[in-house]
Parts: sequence; structure tokens; C-alpha cells
Amino acid sequence: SKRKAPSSDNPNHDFCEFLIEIGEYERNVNRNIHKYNAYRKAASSLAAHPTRITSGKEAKKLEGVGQKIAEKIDEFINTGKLRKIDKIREDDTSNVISLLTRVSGIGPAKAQEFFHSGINSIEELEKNKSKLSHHQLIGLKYFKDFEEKIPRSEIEEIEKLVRGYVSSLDNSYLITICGSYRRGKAESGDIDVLITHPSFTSSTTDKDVSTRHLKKIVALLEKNKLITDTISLGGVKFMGVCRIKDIARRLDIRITPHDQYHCATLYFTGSDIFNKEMRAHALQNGFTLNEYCLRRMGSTGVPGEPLPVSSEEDIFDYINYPYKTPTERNL
Ligand code: DCP
Ligand code: MG
Ligand code: MN
Repeated sequence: SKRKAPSSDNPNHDFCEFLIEIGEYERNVNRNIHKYNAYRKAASSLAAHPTRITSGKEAKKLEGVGQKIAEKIDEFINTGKLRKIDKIREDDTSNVISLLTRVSGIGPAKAQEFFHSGINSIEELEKNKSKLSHHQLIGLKYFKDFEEKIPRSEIEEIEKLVRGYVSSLDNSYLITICGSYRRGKAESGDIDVLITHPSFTSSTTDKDVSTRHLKKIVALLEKNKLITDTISLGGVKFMGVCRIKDIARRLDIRITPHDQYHCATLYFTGSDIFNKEMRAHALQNGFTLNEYCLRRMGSTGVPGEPLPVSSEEDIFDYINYPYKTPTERNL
């Protein structure tokens, strides 16, 4: 989902906000995902720092903060503003691309393409519906709704409903709401539901097994008017829209093999920056970790067989990484 600056209770809130704004500019306009990640990493270090940073020099001691960001922090402390931010905000291309990428289904590349073909506002998108994909049409239809964060209490209600419906089909389904909700956030951008069933494992050769489970679940949630729109529905993943109140919400449902469930909950719980760090740690310790499995790296660089995993803790143990509860994964 589209992200916003981390919310306030952090003493370095303003630094984080400008770093994220520059990072999004790097991604959206310059299409530089490495710079985007670097700025977000620096912002996440600053957000995790318990006290107010008072100089660039002090900031540089934090992970992910280098000379260039340190200079920006000094400029901001000394002048109360940043020339780079002023320039970004004056740049029409940047403003239009930032606006267009707020529509679900429009990424930086598509936003640039639209911009160059003269589409530079939400009204222009409305006038050019024939140029939009099914996903983008839904993004446009719910543009206002999807900008609203989802309060935790609403996700709790949706969770109860999903559990009720899914277990009425078969009480062997295992369901975990992952994403920012599982990390304990008070508000989320979307709802990330992960489901497994013992009848479906990584050695299930019939691909239709997962598809059948997922389609049955989606059809039931549609029948009960919880799901209102489908963006896409594949063999393992549903992307769509649900609604219990007056605002439509983005809903993602994934179905995963039973033996890969813990690697999947770990991945879909995030945060994405936490995942990057944990994977880097795994590699340093001779393992390769992804959303499916954990494998030992052989001396030849070829990964071995997936290791048996019966909890998220197991994964941390194997790679010798101190266990973090979901709420401690908010990097
Ligand atoms: N994820 C990832 N890398 C990505 C995208 C996603 O590792 N590029 C993983 C980590 C995320 C999880 O998937 O936490 C869910 O993705 P979301 O985009 O839904 O992100 P969150 O749930 O963390 O935040 P939001 O409240 O914005 O939905
Ligand atoms: Mg989410
Ligand atoms: Mn999601």
C-alpha cells in the first residue's frame, strides 16, 4: 500500500518526514529504488532513536545515515528548511507523479507515462478511463477511501467476520492477519490475510488445490457482502476491496502451503525494512530466507533443502538472530 511518514511520538519526526519525502521523489521521479530504500532506512533508524538528534555528526552514528543525509540534517537544524525539499515541491513533474502514484495500481513508471501523455490530475484520469487497467479503475473509483487509514478496531471486526466465514467452510483453515496490524499498529493501510490448510503443502502437485481453496473463500466473502470488488484473483493470491462501514478498504488474501506457513507469516508481517535486514543477516550466517522457506547455503553457493520450521522462532534460531515479537519488527 502507499505509505506515509511515521506518526509523531518520535523526537526526530520532522527529519523522518523530509527523508521520506526525498526518498519518494527518488523513487517516483528519478526511478531510483536504491536511493528510495536508503532514505527509508535512514528514516527508520532516526525513528527508532529515543532522543532528539542535535547535529548531522550525531546522526551519522546511526545505521544507514551517511554524509549526505548528515548534511541535510545540519541544514534543516540551522535554517529550519531544506532547499532540496523546496525544489521538489516546486517541481510540477514531481507533484503530478506523486499525485498519480497515490492511485492504487499506478506505479512510478505508469505515472510518468500518463504524465507524458498529458494526464496530470485525477480529473484527467476520470476522462481517460479507456487508458486505465482494471486495477487502476478500482483505484480511481475508491481514490478517497483508500487514502484513509484503517483503525485497528475495524480490522478486528473484519478479522472476526473472516474467521467466522472461513471456519464455517472447514475448521482446519489456519488464518493470520499479518502486515502492520500484526505489528500492533493503531492504523493500517490495508488488510493482509494469510490462510493455510493442512491439505495443501509444498509437495501438493495439483496446483488447483490452492486455487480451489482461495476461490471458495473469496466467493463466500463476496456472497456475504464483505468483499465488494476483485482487483485480481490468481492461484495463491487475491487482491481486492472489502467493506463493513461507509469506507471501502483494500484487502489482500494469500493462501500458502501448510509447511511454508511460518516463513509466510514472517514475510507478510514485515516490515519490509525488517525483512531486508533479517534476510541480510541470514545470508551473513550462511542461510537464504524468503517467503517460502529457509535453506542453508552450501559452499558452492547452491542452497540446500528447505529446513523444517515449526514456528517463527525456529527461523530466528537457525540464523542466530535474537527473536523479535511482531511488535518489535516495526523498522
Ligand atoms: N512486503 C515486503 N516487501 C515489499 C512489500 C511487502 O517485504 N516490497 C511484506 C512486508 C509487509 C507485508 O509484505 O509488511 C505487507 O505489505 P503491505 O504493503 O500491506 O505493508 P504493511 O502491512 O506493512 O503496511 P500498511 O499498513 O501500509 O499496509
Ligand atoms: Mg498491509
Ligand atoms: Mn498488503
